[in-house]
Formats: sequence, structure tokens, C-alpha cells
Amino acid sequence: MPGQNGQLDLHNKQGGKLFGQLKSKQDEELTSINQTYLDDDALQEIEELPEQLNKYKDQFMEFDLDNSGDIDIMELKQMMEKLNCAKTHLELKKMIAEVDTTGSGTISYKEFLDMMLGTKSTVLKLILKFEEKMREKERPKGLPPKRDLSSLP
Ligand SMILES: [Ca+2]
Repeated sequence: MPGQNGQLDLHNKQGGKLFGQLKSKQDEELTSINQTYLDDDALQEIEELPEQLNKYKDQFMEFDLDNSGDIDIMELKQMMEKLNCAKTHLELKKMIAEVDTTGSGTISYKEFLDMMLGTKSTVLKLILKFEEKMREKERPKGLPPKRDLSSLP
């Protein structure tokens, strides 16, 4: 289970209720985008596609702190810091540019999904996959992953 660190004070800003409404509205929107991926014949080969899409939706919502539907550079920065993987402004810009196919300077949910489901290797994807593995390996088994995140490109 992903840890709830609760380090963000979003709940206190406008009252938890409004924030909750925003979140569930975004949840609906992202779920409907997920549905278009589930309906895409080209993606039917992908293993456990529904589970993957659900997971990516949760990850995206964790990133998208203001529920705008896009991850901007500040949101990415905060997330990298939370993952103990702080990046410079330039590195963050590069990370976005690798994924940002529309040139908006942000990462939309579709761009995020295309990245996670695609074969292209990007820094953000490596970090997220690494993080996922670490979470799965809460209980020790087999090979200890000794690779440090800072050693990633
Ligand atoms: Ca945002």
C-alpha cells in the first residue's frame, strides 16, 4: 500500500469538502480516459491493462496536486523531492520534455499513460518503476536492489 505521508496541507486550504469534490471529479475524468485505453484494440496485448491503468491513475493524481489534469514543473519538483530524488530545474525541464509530446511544458494524463505504457525509456518512467519496485519489496526477498536513484540518468 502506498504510504500516506500527508505532508501537503491541501485539506486545510479550502476545506476538505471542496478538495474532495475536485478529487472525485478528476477521478471520473481520468477514469474515462482510462476507458478509451481499455477500448483501444492496439493495447489489448498489454498484460493486466486495467490494473496498470488504475495504478497510473493513482500515481498521476498524486502528482497533480492542484487537480488541473496536467503535471507542471513545480508539481514534478515536489514529487521528486517526496521520492527523495530531488532534481534541478533544468533536469525537471528535461524530464518533462521527454514526455511532453504536445509541447505544452506540462505532462497531461494521456502523455503520462503513453509514457508508462510505451516502450520508450524516460527518466520519469525509470524513477516511477523504481519506486514501485521499492514499494513491492517492503518485505525482504531475493535480490536486494542496491541501485541508488541518483545513479539514474
Ligand atoms: Ca497540475
